[in-house]
Amino acid sequence: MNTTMNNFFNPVEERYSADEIAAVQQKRLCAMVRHTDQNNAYFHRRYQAAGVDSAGFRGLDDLQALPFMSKIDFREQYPDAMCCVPKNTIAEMHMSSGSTGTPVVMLYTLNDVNQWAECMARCYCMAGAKPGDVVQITPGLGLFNGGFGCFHGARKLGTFIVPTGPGNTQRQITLAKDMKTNVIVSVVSYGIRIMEMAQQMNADLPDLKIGIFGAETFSPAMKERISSGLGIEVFDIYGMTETGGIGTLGQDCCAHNGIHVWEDHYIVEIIDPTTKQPIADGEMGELVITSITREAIPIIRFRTGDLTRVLSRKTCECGRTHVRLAPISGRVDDMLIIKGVNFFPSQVEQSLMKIPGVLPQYRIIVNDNHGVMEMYIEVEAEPGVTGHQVVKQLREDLGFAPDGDVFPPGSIPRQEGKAKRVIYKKDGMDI
Ligand code: DLL
Repeated sequence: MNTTMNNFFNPVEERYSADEIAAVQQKRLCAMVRHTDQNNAYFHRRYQAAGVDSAGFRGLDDLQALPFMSKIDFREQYPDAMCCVPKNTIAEMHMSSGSTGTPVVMLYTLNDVNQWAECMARCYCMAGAKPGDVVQITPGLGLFNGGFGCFHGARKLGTFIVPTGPGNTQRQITLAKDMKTNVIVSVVSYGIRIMEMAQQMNADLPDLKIGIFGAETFSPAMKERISSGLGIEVFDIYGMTETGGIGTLGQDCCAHNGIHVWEDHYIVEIIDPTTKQPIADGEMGELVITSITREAIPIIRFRTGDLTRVLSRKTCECGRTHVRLAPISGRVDDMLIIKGVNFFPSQVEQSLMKIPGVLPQYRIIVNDNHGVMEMYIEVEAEPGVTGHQVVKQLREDLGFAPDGDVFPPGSIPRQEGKAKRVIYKKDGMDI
């Protein structure tokens, strides 16, 4: 489609030269290390333990001397022991619950909210949105960062906001039609739900042109399904609670050749998750992020757990100069090993979506059968598609044949938030 090749929210910073990016990172990183060291006991302790003296810190050359952080730090310092600003300057909070107990809390000063809005406004523009467009926000407007990030960015860009949040999918479609929604933002699996409902209702949405989806891995084949199902251009937006939320880490542009990370706000490293050593551009590894413009809770060498690789550092055909990452292929701890084959759930999705008549609702059941890992695939399909076809395609793509079967449309339970695609069992029992 390639509608808007050069739609910048911030044409200067989005096109900084490599030298300008390095200079701004250098200055901001030094300031951030001093800020965290001087204003927070947790950061100070960690720097001391690592032998880092913030007064003598030299910037990018010393980056690798800084200790790593992870979600564990957020949980241990719950709720606000990582906060680096006076309590009365906090303007907002968001939180992700995750799977294990203590939530991750992110606090924002007004400057942090503005930084988020700037990143999100850049993402909207990068997808071709403009002031006056109608933006329908389907991620929850609550503790989850998705809805508010969409809101702050849309307000900054100057669009008409339709803040539906998730749920009541039939009404979403009616509103999209009646309000002439141009841009819809959604968690991937809810985007699929919207597409299914629009098809069921036989809805015509001629104004809807742009779909911005994220929060979950989605295969190129799924992107294609959503794009053709809704007749829209699909963009892959990235971010997480710890970086400040949706859009903070960027999005792909109309060239659809990788996620541009806003390098004037975040420093990107890719490491080998086992050795923790940096790895070369092009090699798959764990993404490590340092935020250099956030005040309340900055992150310094935060191990995201997400796996990706640097696709390119060259200027993109869209004109942006910021580094491009491959779409997230999974989390470090999501990799499945079945019958000696290592793969990610997104590869199963890519394989399933190749089969004509297979629908985008599926589950991967992984059973530890007395120490032997087995996989069973459940996928919805139109009449005529057989389980045999599914197993054959998976065998071709993954190199082994898991069990699997097809089910009629509507059989697999839908979720409003992020979908739980992989169900783990032990000896056939839920765990
Ligand atoms: O999911 C932020 C977000 C909301 C992004 C809506 C995009 C759209 P968390 O709940 O903290 O925040 O989850 C962050 O979700 O570490 C990734 O594992 C995953 N994730 C986020 N975006 C993508 C994406 C939001 N585009 C975690 N592709 C991250 C793949 C993604 N995974």
